[in-house]
Amino acid sequence: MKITEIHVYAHDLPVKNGPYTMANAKVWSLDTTLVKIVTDTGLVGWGETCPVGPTYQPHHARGARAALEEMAPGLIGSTLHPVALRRRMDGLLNGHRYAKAAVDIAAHDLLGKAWGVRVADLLGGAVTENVPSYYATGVGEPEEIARIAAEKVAEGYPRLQVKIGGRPVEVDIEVLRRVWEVIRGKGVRLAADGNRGLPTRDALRLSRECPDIPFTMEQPCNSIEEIAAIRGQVQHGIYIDEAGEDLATVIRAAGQGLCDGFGMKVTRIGGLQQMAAFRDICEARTLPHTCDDAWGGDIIAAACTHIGATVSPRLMEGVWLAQPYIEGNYDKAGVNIVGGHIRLPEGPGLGVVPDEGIFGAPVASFG
Ligand code: 0XW
Ligand code: MG
Repeated sequence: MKITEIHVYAHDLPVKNGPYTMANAKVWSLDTTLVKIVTDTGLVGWGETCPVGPTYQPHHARGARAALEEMAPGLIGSTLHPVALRRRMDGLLNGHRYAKAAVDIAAHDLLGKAWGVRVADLLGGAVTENVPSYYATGVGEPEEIARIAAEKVAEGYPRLQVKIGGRPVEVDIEVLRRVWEVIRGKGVRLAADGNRGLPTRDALRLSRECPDIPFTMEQPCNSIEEIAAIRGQVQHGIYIDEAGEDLATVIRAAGQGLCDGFGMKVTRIGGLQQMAAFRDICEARTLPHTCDDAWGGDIIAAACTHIGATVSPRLMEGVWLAQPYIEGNYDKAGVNIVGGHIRLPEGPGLGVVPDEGIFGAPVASFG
């Protein structure tokens, strides 16, 4: 099976009741990029990549499309084997893993369709058909975030992530106290995600003033160096998210004991093939982690759910989807969260068949 055509689409995903607020960003609508790969078998595969605005990571929507346009002519005629495809993409363009991920996801979709299996089975085998999710609040006032926390726990979410940072740390401490009051004793895990927004001074204070609340601190500070500086002084587990840029960084952080787990994004690490390697590194060091992406529609949602379904349950911190924050789906069924869990799409491949009409004409076509 060889690539004969590549089509790139741009599509807007407005945020329901926006904006979505994080320490370093407020977003009203996200610009997602879809990739359709056509093969000489007639089979078609889909990939997607959708940065959550231009400041969350060093990624942006038009950057993804420029990178895809740079690589696409050199990918015509290529086979779909994920490792060979990654090496071919690396031979065409340095870095830009978040764009390469869209091609990698489409390749997994195609291999699954060609072999009649689900992507989860290509990635090692599903351990569950009902994948746990988690709900991420925006940065907000204590009352409002506590109200959302109560609602989401009642819906059945096994984990909550509360966004903090970018404001006086006293407010963040109050938010965590109010949330803990409503979820305490309900068996729900809690993460406080600083999205790089806390000075080390505030991260230390947050941990010292909340010794009784068992949250993990996700990417509290900007860099691995800042996290390493506070690591020995905090009482809470620390997860790396945005700074976990690639497998080499994950190996360093895991090997040097710089964190207790990861928030991981499929597109940041370069796609499902790299994500499976990340999952196995984490398992080798007993490090819990998520399988998310920063944003995106049903293609990204399916990719995250398929890899999430293969993670050892004791290390699984959940698959976050943008679905509750966006209107509509790409196909009739879509990938949805019900009772805090996601039904694994049946496949073959990703198990999502988008209605192409939604995306309009391609912004670029090759082959
Ligand atoms: C909660 N998320 C998965 C969604 C937003 O893109 C931010 C992200 C995170 O954990 O940082
Ligand atoms: Mg995070």
